[in-house]
Amino acid sequence: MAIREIIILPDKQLRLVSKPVEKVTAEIRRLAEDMLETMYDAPGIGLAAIQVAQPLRLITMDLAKRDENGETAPKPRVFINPEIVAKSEEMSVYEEGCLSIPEYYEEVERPARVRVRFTDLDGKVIEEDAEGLYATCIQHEIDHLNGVLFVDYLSKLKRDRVMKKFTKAAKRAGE
Ligand code: GNR
Ligand code: NI
Repeated sequence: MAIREIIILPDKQLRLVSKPVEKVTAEIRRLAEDMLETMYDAPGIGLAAIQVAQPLRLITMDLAKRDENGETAPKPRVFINPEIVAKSEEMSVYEEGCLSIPEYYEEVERPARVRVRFTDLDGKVIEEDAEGLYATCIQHEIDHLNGVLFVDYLSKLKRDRVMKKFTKAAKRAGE
């Protein structure tokens, strides 16, 4: 396994619409393993392939909670070609962050529950109901596959402010 570089704003690749995974090849398995390692290292609870510059509809996630000793029993999950097939009318608000927008957090309102259909690494099609952090995270990740970022849900003022901050930082780094 290897840790890959996570791309950050204002990298234009984050706006790409990712392509479906046609077949679960050895290369896809390796990408999924690398994404899990990259996600744990960051650390983050989810990662979309485009965040490591691969425009494929592939997501990793681990929502395992820390126990009282601060230990985690890892629950690595891989979602191939995930789709939201139903969503609740009820909405919920979570404070979101994104590894591609480091150290920026804002509240986002999304459907509280969604039904997600995806293929697993064995090529099996699975449907699950998601709520709570799982619902928020899967919607955040599927947005990445469509070139959408959580800042797109904020006011234009807030979005412009964060875009400008990261554009400036990139310019400074490049000088
Ligand atoms: O690590 C992450 N935490 C998080 C918190 C609230 C809502 C969504 C997320 S996903 C994020 C990692 C990431 O950027 N995934 O694309
Ligand atoms: Ni993200």
